Amino acid sequence: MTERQTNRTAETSADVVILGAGPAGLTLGNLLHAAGIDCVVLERADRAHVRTRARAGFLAANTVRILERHGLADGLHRRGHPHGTCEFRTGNGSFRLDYGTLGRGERHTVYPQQDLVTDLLTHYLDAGGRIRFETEARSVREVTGPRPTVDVREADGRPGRWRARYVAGCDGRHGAARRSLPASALRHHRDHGVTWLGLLAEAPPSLDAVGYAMHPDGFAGHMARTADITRYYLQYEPGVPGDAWSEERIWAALDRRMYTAEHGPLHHGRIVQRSVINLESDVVEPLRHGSLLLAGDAASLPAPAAAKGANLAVLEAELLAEALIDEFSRSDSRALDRYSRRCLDHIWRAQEFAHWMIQLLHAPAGADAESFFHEAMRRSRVESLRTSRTHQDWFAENYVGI
Ligand code: RFL
Repeated sequence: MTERQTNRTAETSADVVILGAGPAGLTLGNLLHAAGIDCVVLERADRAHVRTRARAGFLAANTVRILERHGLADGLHRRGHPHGTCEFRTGNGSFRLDYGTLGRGERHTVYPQQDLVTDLLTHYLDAGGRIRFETEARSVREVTGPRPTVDVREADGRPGRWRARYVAGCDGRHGAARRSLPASALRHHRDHGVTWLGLLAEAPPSLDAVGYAMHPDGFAGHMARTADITRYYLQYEPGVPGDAWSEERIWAALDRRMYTAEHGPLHHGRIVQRSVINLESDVVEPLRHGSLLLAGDAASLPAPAAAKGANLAVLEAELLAEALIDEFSRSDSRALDRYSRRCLDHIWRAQEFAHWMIQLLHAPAGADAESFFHEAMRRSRVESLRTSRTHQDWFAENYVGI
């Protein structure tokens, strides 16, 4: 690493500059650092924010295998728990799928994303990895040349500059990597026209399964996080602020939509986090632009209906680390050349399944003939999932697979 001052702008360098300390950036940082590659993570937020930001919770079996392979799975083995059942509730009754015994027989591990990120960060720092908190990347320049540059705002507010051989854009959907893409980059975007109110409740889970409820008032979802915290989702009117509903109204809607009159009450508790989530999907293609490489949400955002985002982030980080290690240790750039194509195969598979889930869980909005047709198809799809073992195997393979 070198540090020097040029006209009051501090210039620093690393072989790989990683933007963002989420699951993608920290997995990549750990793998590169363990391989002896000079890297640094630049993170806009402060350390406390990174360690406490609650988002995902369902980790796929392949994600656990990747983390195990690199000695990063101790925390999730100690505090996570396996999960392999989901329950669909409808006006025509309910059914359960033990997806852990279907398809490839794989289960999720429920482990809050903030705990995974904390583990990755602790491991990285304990191993001597470099990270700069409160350092915001503003733009990535010269990505087609041999020394790309990242312009940053340092923690003290002053401008800074990092030079690298490669920049890994792991800074999410609204980060600097995406803003710095050349005009030739393709951006595929889909707005699914559905909005959720995402909630974290200080209440124990009410089911020993992921709950998906399809009610005439709209979708409601239940997902365990820890023994005391449960995530709920409510289909929500687009454009309505997240704080518009009182806690009483939220619980009344959850009780009604989860058919608690038939299935027994939900454990209520204080709502400790709420966010409005517009179900959107997008993909940037390709994931490599010269020496700028995208991973995680910066590369693609699968709508959260299928719990794929953090899982893709970890997979892409491993593929990117392997490619960069080949490049630095053997001057072999073939894996880097293949990186985008390999990731896109997984990304589009996840996108297709998330799209399928969205269509399964949400009734069409209108009351016209077209909507009636779609609703009839949706009911038939649910019935097929209830009765067809082949359909259930397909569901399980895609639901937990990545
Ligand atoms: P992250 O986690 O957003 O981390 C990006 C990091 O980059 C920082 N950053 C910058 N740093 C420097 N300079 C800049 N200009 C920067 N701009 C941003 C940010 O502060 C942040 O620290 O992206 P990453 O690593 O790609 O990971 C993606 C996952 O976080 C995301 O896909 C998942 O949370 C999606 N998701 C789920 N995925 C699953 O696999 N399983 C789940 O169960 C699951 N549940 C969910 C979810 C997403 C949700 N939200 C966000 C709608 C549940 C919810 C509610």
